[in-house]
Amino acid sequence: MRIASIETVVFDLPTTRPHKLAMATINQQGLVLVRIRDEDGNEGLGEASVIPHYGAETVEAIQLVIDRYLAPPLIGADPALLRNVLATMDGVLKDNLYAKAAIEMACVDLVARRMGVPASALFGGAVWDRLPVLLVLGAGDADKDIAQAREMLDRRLHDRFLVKLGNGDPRDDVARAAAVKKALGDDVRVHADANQSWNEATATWAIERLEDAGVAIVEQPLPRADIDGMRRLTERFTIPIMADEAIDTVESAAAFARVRAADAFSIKVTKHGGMLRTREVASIAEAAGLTLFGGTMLESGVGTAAFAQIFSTVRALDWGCQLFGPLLFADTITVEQPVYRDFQLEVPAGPGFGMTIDEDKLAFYRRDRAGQRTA
Ligand code: MUC
Ligand code: MG
Repeated sequence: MRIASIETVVFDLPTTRPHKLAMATINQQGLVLVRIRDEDGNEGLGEASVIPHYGAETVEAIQLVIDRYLAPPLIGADPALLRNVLATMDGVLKDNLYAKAAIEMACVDLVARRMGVPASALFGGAVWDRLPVLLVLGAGDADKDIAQAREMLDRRLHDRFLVKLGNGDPRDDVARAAAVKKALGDDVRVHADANQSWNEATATWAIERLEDAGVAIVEQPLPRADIDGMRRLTERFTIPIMADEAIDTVESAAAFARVRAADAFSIKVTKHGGMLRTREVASIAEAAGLTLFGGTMLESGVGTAAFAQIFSTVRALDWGCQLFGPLLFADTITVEQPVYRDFQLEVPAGPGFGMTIDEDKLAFYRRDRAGQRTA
């Protein structure tokens, strides 16, 4: 099996409602689709979704990096040799984890499809066939967040929620999270994510109150580089502290696990630079006795299916996942849709990621330029 072509397409999907995070309010989401074909015309799909101002990535840069630097040396390579694919890309460019992840995903999908197995089979096999799925409440207003959560409980889509903090006065943040938790009651788990917005003094003040309010876990309270601060908060509080932005490379995850600077990790395929590396981060966490949360960067059907495949192999996925991207978007570019039922996302049974592209939809949502590399 040889890679014959690697194509990138930037597309934008509208959301059903504004989604408010500390770093941006999202009305439409930019994504990069990667399509890899072998010499027999078989296709594998990968996807990188970019949350504005979340990190260093942009969809335009991802497309350029793939088209100009990462794709050419991979033409003719065997997509089944995933470690060689990663080494080739690392030899050309450092970092650029989202771009590398999207290419590696497409290799995984291509190979698993050709083998007729779900992608999870390439990573030791699934231990879960469905994943509890949390919804991020992004209205930025307690009453609206509570109303949305109640609607989701009624529709049996989500029975756990996450309140986004860090977008204003910490007192308002804490009051909003506490109001949501109080309204939803003991049976409904509520997470909080500050997306690096606080310093240690503010975080200490806020986490104490979030713990009292019954919030289950606090995600990334401090800036990503503050490993010492995260360690002190983890030691100080009973409520678990989760690292998200702080752990991207396998090495950064190992550094956090080594000094126990978090109780839990949020894992994401694009953030870690691919499915193999996500599996490695998960193994580090499991070996260190940490718990795991299947994170999202707001993927569409392709990325959601890919993330779900790797999350399905993670036994310590104690916090479930937050793969709600397809439910946030008003439309889709795939023929098949991820299935959400009884508060869970069903892990697509494959082969590969189990997703194919709806060409008309992609033509409609793509930006005006597609890059192409052909042997
Ligand atoms: C994050 O920090 O987890 C994921 C979902 C969402 O709404 O924002 C994020 C990023
Ligand atoms: Mg987060």
